[in-house]
Amino acid sequence: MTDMTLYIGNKNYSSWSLRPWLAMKQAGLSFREVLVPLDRPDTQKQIRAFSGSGKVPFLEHGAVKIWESLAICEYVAEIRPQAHLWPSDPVARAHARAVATEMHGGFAELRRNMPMDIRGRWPERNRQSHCTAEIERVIGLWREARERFGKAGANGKGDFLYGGFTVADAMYAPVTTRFITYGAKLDPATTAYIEAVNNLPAMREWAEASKQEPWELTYPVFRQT
Ligand SMILES: N[C@@H](CCC(=O)N[C@@H](CS)C(=O)NCC(=O)O)C(=O)O
Repeated sequence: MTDMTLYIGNKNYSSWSLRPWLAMKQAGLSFREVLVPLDRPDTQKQIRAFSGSGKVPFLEHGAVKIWESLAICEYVAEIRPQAHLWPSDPVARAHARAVATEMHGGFAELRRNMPMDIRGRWPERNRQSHCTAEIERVIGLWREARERFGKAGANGKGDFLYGGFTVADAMYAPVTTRFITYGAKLDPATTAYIEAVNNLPAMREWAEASKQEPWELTYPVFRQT
């Protein structure tokens, strides 16, 4: 019996929920999930019953209550040091933290124009041209992390940004699914990284569950076009 509960939104659409969920799975934690369907008349009432922020994800661990996806990932990294969710080298770790934080606070155009829809395949809705600079920035960050730290195995061997999986990978996991959903044309190194993330058993589990969900949301950006 676990004393950890992660409150999340729909697996198909809630990109912020995917991040800590994936970090927790990669850390080998056992936890209960409570899914609150988004964009329904009672969504806010349901979420505010456990979180004053009115948003998911939200983690309860006994008396500990944490909101904000990145803060939850940080907490997981601290209680599970053996999972190495941050590189041990201070330079690689600082880089990974900057990369993760930039995702948490930025890329508004990318998030607006290419919203997460894991089971969807919408090459015809490809709005890459509306957020070219941000996409180039993401790809550049991934390339720099892989070249400087990943290939040298800063966080152990692996195909992730710093070698072995880190919180930075968790933060960008929803971006990797967006590139798949919207059929983005990418270079081989970027494609290989996207495959590494999406081939994780936990990512497959999340994607499979997203296909079983009955809810269909239409993002405002697609109502305009
Ligand atoms: N900065 C927050 C963002 C969380 C967020 O925006 N969550 C969305 C779902 S992905 C939400 O809960 N929306 C509430 C609603 O739609 O009523 C985080 O990193 O956790």
